[in-house]
Amino acid sequence: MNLPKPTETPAANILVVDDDGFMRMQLRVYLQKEGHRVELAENGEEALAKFAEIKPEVVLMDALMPVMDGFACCQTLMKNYQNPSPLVLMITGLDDETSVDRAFEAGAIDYVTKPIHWAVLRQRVKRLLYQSRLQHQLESANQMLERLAKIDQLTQLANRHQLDLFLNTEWPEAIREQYPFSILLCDIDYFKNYNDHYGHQGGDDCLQQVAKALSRVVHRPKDLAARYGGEEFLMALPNTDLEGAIHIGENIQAEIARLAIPHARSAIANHVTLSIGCASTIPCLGSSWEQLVAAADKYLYEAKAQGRNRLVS
Ligand code: GH3
Ligand code: MG
Ligand code: MG
Ligand code: MG
Repeated sequence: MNLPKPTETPAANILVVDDDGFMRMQLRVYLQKEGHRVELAENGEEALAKFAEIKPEVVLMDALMPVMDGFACCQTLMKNYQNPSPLVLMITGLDDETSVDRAFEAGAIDYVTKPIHWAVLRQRVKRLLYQSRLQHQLESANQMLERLAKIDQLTQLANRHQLDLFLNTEWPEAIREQYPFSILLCDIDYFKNYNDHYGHQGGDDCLQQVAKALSRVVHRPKDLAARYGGEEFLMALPNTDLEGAIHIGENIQAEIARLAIPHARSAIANHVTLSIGCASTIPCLGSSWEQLVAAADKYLYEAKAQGRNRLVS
């Protein structure tokens, strides 16, 4: 991650709001010298329109202005924009306690009094920009970590963690709504032989192709395709009855057959095949998704015992 150094002043879009034309000009000249891009507004109402247009990183806001004052404008900005909240720095001749309190209650992040001490203003703006960018980078890093923590790196399917989260929310929902819930457990046939023949990298490539095929078939927003184990995949299908699940299972097998990934060491075909266990239920109070997975696992075992490359439900 490339974090900005606190000593650097990042250039930013800054909105200056003041009814005093001379003050606006002074602020603009000063901020432009610092490398910032500056837009101007004469009152709160104009500031709202400008803000919507340019989404500035920082707003330098006067307090007393005709039409709409700085407090009201600040409050409206906070209401209209969140995550991140606008960074409003009040610059005002008012230095009484009530005004300071009003400004911060309206959502201002900082307060500078007039006459402006320019070095102080420069440092405050610099710190605001630094903190907001740091915050922004931490948030995107966090989002990336959260995403990574839920995805199987090899296949890009959901991992066990995401599957657990999914089932823990979807199962109670199915109990509440009394709709059917189905699970398909798919396992590649003779995959150990595949690895032995094509090497581990070849095995990984095969897993990726199978995973892609699964996500082509299982793509309803409510469904989840997950890597359950090494060469086992679990399809969680809320609001799908047995008939629907069997249909999806058959589509999966058709898609795998269409791929026709060569498998020289399969005992039953010359290409990669899947065995599928399919279990479905309308979950009742007190039941758990683990029971449904166990049922699917039992059917998968039967599919293997019956000769593989088939679906048992
Ligand atoms: P069956 O038809 O009964 O399912 O036989 P199988 O050989 O597929 O079953 P088994 O469970 O004995 O073997 C699974 C193999 O999957 C063993 C393991 O080396 C391989 N495997 C598990 N995870 C990975 C992986 O991430 N990459 C690769 N290349 N192979 C994996
Ligand atoms: Mg004023
Ligand atoms: Mg297996
Ligand atoms: Mg297997």
